Amino acid sequence: MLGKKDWRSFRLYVITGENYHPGRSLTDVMEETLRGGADIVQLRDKNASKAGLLEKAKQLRELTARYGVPLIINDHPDIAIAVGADGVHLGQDDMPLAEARRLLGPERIIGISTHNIGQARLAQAEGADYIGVGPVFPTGTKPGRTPVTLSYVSEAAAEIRIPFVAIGGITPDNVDSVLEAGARRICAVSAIVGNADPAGVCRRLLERISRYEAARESSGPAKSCEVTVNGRSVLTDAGTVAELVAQYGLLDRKLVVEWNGAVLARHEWEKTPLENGAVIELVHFVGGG
Ligand code: TZP
Ligand code: MG
Repeated sequence: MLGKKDWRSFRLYVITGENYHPGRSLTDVMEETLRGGADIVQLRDKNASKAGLLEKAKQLRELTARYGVPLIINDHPDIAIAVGADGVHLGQDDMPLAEARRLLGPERIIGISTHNIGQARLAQAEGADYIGVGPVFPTGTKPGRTPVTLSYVSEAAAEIRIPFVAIGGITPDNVDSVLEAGARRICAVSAIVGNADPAGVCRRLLERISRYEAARESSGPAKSCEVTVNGRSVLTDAGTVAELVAQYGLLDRKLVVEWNGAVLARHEWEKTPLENGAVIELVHFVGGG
């Protein structure tokens, strides 16, 4: 595991899709995405046997570790644990989040697919580390799924405090509309791994993401604030301690917050604005006894 600390700053999430690159190996194509700047990778393979999946997971663990990029395993917490992956991604009908958390512990990343704002709220409240928002557009990777459209992207951007990644039918040609709707993180399968030049597509997507990021930063007052959380320097757009705790997906957990060396009562979290240079400790209790 690479550790859960800085992964939240990811911008381009790439999911494997071996059916899109016949004749090219999984590791070759995924290495190209890493060269192109993919900063989080998911192994997703609905057809492989468990043994086959384990083998692919081992290969991708070795590859992503070389690039310092987190590896997420779709559907299979046991494989994530076996290969030392950074987390799992679960759909609405997969293992419940609480059960996955029990297996994986507090450090591993758990992502949940969501298709409406109600599911997003629930995933956030239950302690998901990030959510997928999609499919935004119709996609051959999940044929027959009703697109959630850009309006759900906007809703998530307005309300959800944990990282969300827009997914489904996103390409360099339509990514601007998704960024315009408020997404800061983009995920794609076919547009990237199905292209003869996966690194080039990644660069194009990242260039668009950066352009929107820069436009956001230059418009209006800078909202981000630099604080130290559990010994690490973190740039956050949270306005209050409560928002910061929510961004870590810990609002509903047993948690003590220390603010510049003193315990901050829970009812103060909403009222305490974050300020540059603040030192925050999030002490999170797991289990009982
Ligand atoms: N979850 C929601 S849409 C989707 C998944 C896995 C598929 C995305 O694939 P593509 O090829 O980028 O549309
Ligand atoms: Mg699943």
